Amino acid sequence: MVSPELARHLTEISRRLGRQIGVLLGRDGVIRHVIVGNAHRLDLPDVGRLRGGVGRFRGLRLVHTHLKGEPLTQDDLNDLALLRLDLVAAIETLPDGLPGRIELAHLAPPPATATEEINGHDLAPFERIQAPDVHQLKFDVDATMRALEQEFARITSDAGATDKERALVVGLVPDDEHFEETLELVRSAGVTVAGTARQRRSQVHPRTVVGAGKLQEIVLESMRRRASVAIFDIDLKPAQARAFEDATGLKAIDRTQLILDVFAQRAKSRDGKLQVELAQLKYSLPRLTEKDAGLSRLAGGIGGRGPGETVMEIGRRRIRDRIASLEKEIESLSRQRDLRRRRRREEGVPVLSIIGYTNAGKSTLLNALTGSQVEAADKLFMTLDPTSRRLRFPREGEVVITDTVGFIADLPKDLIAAFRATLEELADADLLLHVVDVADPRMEQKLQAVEKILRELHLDDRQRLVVLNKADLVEPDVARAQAERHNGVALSAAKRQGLADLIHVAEERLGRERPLMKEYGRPAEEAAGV
Ligand SMILES: Nc1nc2c(ncn2[C@@H]2O[C@H](COP(=O)(O)OP(=O)(O)OP(=O)(O)O)[C@@H](O)[C@H]2O)c(=O)[nH]1
Ligand SMILES: [Mg+2]
Repeated sequence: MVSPELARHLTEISRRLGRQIGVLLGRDGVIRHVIVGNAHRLDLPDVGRLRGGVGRFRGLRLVHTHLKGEPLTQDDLNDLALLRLDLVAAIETLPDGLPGRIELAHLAPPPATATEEINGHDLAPFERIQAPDVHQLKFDVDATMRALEQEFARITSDAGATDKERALVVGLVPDDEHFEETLELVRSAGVTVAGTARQRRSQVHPRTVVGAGKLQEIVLESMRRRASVAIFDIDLKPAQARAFEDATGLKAIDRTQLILDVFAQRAKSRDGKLQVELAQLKYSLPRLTEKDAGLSRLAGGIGGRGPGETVMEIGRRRIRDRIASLEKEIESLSRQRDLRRRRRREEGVPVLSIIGYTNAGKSTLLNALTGSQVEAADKLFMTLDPTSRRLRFPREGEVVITDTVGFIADLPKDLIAAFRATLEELADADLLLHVVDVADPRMEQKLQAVEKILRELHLDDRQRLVVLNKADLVEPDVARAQAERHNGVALSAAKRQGLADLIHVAEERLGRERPLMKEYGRPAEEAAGV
């Protein structure tokens, strides 16, 4: 790990200067950097970032002196973790300048299974080895690092060698339910939750999102869990995300980006795809970095600065052009929809729009009412594109029912724009059927979150009927009480129970004398894209 000669050299100089002296050694034993610190610590030079180098080590080890033979400090371990050093070693500097005790630390091997539920903190993240002096230290750097790297590699292949991204989910909001929802979103995005890290204080570090200690923990967890991405349960400022990425080498994804990613995977219609792309571009514009623009950081310095700017500007201009053309196209699609809706209005067909928190059972309700086949699943944001079904009953008149994208708490403004098609539908609705999952312990909060979004969209003047869905999952009393409380209707869309009640109450609310539908669920005619 270190030759006795080098060790002695370091301690001698250290004693003379009264400062810590360190060297960064490559695996070949060649000195890459020499660092002179003060009496208590050293600051390592910028050794560049090791991006996405999951489970890989830098191939550099820090060997340095401690003037009083103090044990490895938190700073030492921080350097080890954040810089992904092979190991960090401290050599005691004896009063006569000779090397004394030696202590080293390296990352502990990863847990046995990569997917094991995370309580990683019961496992010590570091392995520490001590020896009374350099001569008595039995430690084979090469063999140890090879074994460690193999251990980490094995974890990936154990994970089923999927090409799924593995994420460390970082919770900064103390609320457990909020964190659960973030995990749900991550799974809905098709990303594997490799591990989690939470912070109990709801404090966000202004520069790096989390403080130094948490950064270290996150890097360690990500290495041990082979995660290459950190997903946050809050939104990050562009500079924060960048600082976090620089400090940890992990890709940082915030809540908006996560939701956008789910949207992108769900969008099926042309409309939906264009809107999601637009939202993504608008999101990425202020976050564009030189690296994304195809300029490596090595190209900086003399002669590098000018072109760097230019490449970025080209990137920005391309994005802006694309945004403009997307907006134009979306606008024209919106006019077409407007025409269709105007026809509908002229015909005097009442519109019922199904709204509600994501996964409440909106699509299931539409399917139950109209016998259609909108995809419903236990996933967040299964539905993105609004679907309208027109039901025609020769004697009783007709009604249009629209299924819409689900809402979610703290929906960022940029994302609301992505719902444009949905919003237009809602603006037309005569009655909003607000579906809630009556079996959800968070029902009340979700109901409020949806109401809040409606206010933001200036749709709170619309008539609403609360539909307490999934009544089959709770005691009848509970469902009944909730229905009373919210002046709504309890039913089970999946079991097709209580649908007649819903129709009945909806009719009342719309103030129609004649029933809207005589037989729900068996439409006389059904037309997509009404
Ligand atoms: N037990 C029970 N499950 C239901 C009921 N209605 C819907 N579900 C289930 O709830 C899950 C979500 O249903 P969806 O209809 O996809 O919900 P959604 O509100 O359209 O969700 P998004 O489109 O993702 O926002 C599915 O697994 C449904 O099978 C119900 O009445 N009872
Ligand atoms: Mg749906």
